[in-house]
Amino acid sequence: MIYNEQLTKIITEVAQVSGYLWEKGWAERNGGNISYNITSVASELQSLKALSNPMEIGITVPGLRGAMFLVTGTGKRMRYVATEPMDNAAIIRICDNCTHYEIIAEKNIRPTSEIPSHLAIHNYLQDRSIGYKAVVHTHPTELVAMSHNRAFLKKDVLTKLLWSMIPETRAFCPKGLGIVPYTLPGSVELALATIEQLKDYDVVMWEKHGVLAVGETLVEAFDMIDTLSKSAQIYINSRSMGYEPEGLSEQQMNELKDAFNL
Ligand code: 2HA
Ligand code: ZN
Repeated sequence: MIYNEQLTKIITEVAQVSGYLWEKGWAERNGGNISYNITSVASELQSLKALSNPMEIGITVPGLRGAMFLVTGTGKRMRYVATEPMDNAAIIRICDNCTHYEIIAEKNIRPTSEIPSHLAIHNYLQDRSIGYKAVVHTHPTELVAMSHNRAFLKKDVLTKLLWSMIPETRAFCPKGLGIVPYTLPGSVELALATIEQLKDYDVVMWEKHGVLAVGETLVEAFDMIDTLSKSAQIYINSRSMGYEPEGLSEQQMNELKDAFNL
């Protein structure tokens, strides 16, 4: 299928970021998933007939009637989304009842098992009108490892630790990292708990599973995870060398806050 220039750019961005996730080692087997709200850039696709029956979301998304999303497919590998995006992702449209969706392009590929979280989040983002279009979930090894330590799961303990590992994390992940206690992957409970955290954070840790990030673009969401992951690696490398890393001081962190208007 031929897509317009804006949508082609988004498909290319999804392919590129999927490649990054694989190269980072965050996307074993079919780990991770991506969705992109393309409603405002793909109105000509509204006329497409459904390729599938309406499928239940599991929650109601009243803000998304008729909205369209590019979504990676269930069981699909990020390493293949990178090279053949439209063989591993589909475009879906939310039905008028706001409880179901149908696949409209390009192939009849069923969306990710995390579709309840993705659509619940897009519904929430739509309500907030902040222009965020991209949602990505992935399994960054070091960050997930850190979520196995209960002491790190208290509110903002991990945020402060990761901020203090390198100035970039304080500057470019200014809201830090929200935490969702372990919840069954793909469940509505996970979706609802994630939305709660997105009120305060753009990146959320799913305990002992992975992270989910939202952004205006997919690259921005990816960059925040990458920055947090760098901090996690610095922390773990320091511990592996036998010491607790000193971390930036309170004063150095405050100075960054002022310098970057955070
Ligand atoms: O898409 O990562 O959380 C596979 C997953 C589920
Ligand atoms: Zn996952």
